[in-house]
Amino acid sequence: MLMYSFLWTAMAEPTADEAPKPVETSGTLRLVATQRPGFVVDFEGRELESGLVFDSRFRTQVDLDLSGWTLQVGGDLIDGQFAGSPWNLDGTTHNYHPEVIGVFNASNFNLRAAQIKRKFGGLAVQSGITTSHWGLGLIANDGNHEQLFSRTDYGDRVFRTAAITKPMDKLVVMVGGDWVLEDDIGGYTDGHMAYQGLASAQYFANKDNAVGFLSVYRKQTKMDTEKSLEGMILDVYAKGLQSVGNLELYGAVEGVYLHGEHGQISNRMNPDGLAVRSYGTVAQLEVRHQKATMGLHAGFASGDANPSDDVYSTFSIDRDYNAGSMIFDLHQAATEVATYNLITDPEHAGNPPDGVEFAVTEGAIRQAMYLQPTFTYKGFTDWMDVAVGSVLAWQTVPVSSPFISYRNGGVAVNHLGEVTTGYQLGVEVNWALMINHQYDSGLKNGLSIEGAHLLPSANMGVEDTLSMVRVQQTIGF
Ligand SMILES: [Ca+2]
Ligand SMILES: [Ca+2]
Ligand SMILES: [Ca+2]
Repeated sequence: MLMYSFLWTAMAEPTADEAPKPVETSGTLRLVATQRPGFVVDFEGRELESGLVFDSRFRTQVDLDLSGWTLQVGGDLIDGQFAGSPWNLDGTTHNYHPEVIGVFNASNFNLRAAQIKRKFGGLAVQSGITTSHWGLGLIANDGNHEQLFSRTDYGDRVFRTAAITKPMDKLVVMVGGDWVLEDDIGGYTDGHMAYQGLASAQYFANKDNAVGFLSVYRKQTKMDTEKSLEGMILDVYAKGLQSVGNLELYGAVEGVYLHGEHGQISNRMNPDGLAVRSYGTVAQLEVRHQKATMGLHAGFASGDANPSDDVYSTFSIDRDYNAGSMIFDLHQAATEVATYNLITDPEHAGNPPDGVEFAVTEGAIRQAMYLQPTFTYKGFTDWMDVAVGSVLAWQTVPVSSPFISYRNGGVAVNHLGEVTTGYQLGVEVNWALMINHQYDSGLKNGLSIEGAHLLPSANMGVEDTLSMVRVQQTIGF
């Protein structure tokens, strides 16, 4: 890891103050084998077939110090599935492309850094392509923050020009502008021209105790339709760590509110677009002991129970901020693609509704809430952790597939066309065995075996428990 001054933390993680070396390289190879379950994904009975699939990613970065300027270049190579049985669902709407085997296309390479940075006294400036991360990662997430029982596959990528300064001790202020290359709201790689202006202030009592406020103004135009969205993102986070005897208590919370006009989503009564009023929040509590950690994470993303009024109130937590790996990242992700395929099929709808592509979120936690208790035990040996946990998930509006329910005359039905009741999604049970070793050379080796089991509610349209097993190997330097 490269260490710059605290000044670089305006949209990033705190790092220690150290003089940079002239050249630093880092990289991590991740290889994953996943055995996924099969299940029905639409009301015509199509099924995501079960199968074993292998994927890879080599994330690397080079940092050069050139007489006071720092040049950073990095990205992901061979990022995708390289063997096994891919998803048998049509379409290219899911940005990870689980329906493809092959890692040597342009889409399997993602530039994550190509920027210069410099400090001029108390002012730091940066310009170029970089990843964006803020707070806990609720809305701006660089896809480089590992979480228990899940994987991160994306990351918000922007061309950013920004200035960062400390007007007083412990207060870090940033102003900047982005051209969005890729993120989960829509960037250049998804056919949008999206610009945002940012201003943030963060108070760091120290590395572990901080509060921050971010405001973003965003304007985004879809290149083919020239329809726009514009609005404000207001976000606040706080985190704290406190020692009590031989325990550490950790707590963190982040909340965001979106306020704007969305011309890319419309309905029959409001053909010019909808007002956006949506919000989300996540919280993390952990009790940490040398030998074990108990955690309780929770999240809430506002929903929209009325698809025909003039307000769009659905919120999606960033697709790289996860709770488990089955309910959202597999089941919801596959049904999103299947629903998209059905309603854009000319046989079903002459004219698919505006903004239908926004319903494909790569399994983001969207108009849903969850509780995730976890327990991690480190007491067997210093190179092995074992963990168990659960995700209890609900929708924040009654479970209903808006497009399918519309076809059913407004009766709430799920993606299979089955009548639903209430808010419940299901319960996911997770376990993991994680082995880590660092060699004297600095090489880091990680191996994990994880299982996830989904106990669905009747609303999910799945009869049986679904089980997934994943083996992951990482090699880092
Ligand atoms: Ca994002
Ligand atoms: Ca609405
Ligand atoms: Ca995810």
